[in-house]
Amino acid sequence: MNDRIRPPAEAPRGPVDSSRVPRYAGPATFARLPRVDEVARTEVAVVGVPFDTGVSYRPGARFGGNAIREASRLLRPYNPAQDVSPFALAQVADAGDIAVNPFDIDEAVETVQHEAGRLLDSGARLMTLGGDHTVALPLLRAVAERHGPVALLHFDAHLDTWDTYFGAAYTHGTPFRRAVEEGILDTSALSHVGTRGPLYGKQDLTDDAKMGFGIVTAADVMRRGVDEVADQLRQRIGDRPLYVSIDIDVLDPAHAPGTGTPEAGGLTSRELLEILRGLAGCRLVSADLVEVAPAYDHAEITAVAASHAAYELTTLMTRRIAAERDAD
Ligand SMILES: [Mn+2]
Repeated sequence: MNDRIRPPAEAPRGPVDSSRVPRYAGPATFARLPRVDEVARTEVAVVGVPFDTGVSYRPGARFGGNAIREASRLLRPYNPAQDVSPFALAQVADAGDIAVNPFDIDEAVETVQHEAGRLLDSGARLMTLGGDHTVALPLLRAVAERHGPVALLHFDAHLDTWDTYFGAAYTHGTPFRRAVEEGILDTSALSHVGTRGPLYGKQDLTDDAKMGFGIVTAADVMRRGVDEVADQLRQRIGDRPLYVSIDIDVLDPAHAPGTGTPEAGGLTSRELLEILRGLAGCRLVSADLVEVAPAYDHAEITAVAASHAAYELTTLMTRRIAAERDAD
């Protein structure tokens, strides 16, 4: 089926040819793709947000984006699991980092919303590399301004629908409560996947359910299996515009030690990648991958897992772009 996907009129510029320049040489753009200023038009922009002022425990996710880029040197141009060459279907390019204020969370949130909006207005979908989870709120605002309220698929050990920490409304544990309050999410299609670990109280779950979230726990993934979970998620999402937000702590600490608030009993990287592949066909309008904190990583375990998750998300986006082009 994928053989019939028509390539764009002008071939996108792909990654650096690794048979000519070794993978470990040269600048680490995501997947060794060109920068946005090296291409005429970007359809998927990979953009970093080096910000971790919103964390409640271990800091360090400000270094996550560049750790993921380094680990992404090993990504290759053909994706056999989805049977496509994602970077040939649409122009993917690295947009560098959004420069945000590390001392003022309110200003940082405004900057991310503004800069993300500029990229979206240029016609690009966003594959954002965090940064801590605070950044999901301004990204969702920017996306909802252009698409209306979006379906949300949120991979995370935690709910991230808490109200405040130490009186602060914008933190890495609160973005999705703010987003529901602001009316920028389609509350008929909100899901957490990979939830686990102790909570402050049962009320956390009651509040979360009232906001409209459905929960697929990490144990549910194990018991039901990835295909059934992906089918259920796809049915819930339908053809709504979809935003996917992945907190790398959705993975077990064995698969992602380099993160700020680890919880035992998480998904394997294989389970996460398979669920993402199972979302093929969804109208994925943008995505983020956050909370990679390389100072706690070992042998790039976390950054490699994150780079592969971003690769699958990018593939979903370029496939959808190609499908929409074919439908025109
Ligand atoms: Mn989170």
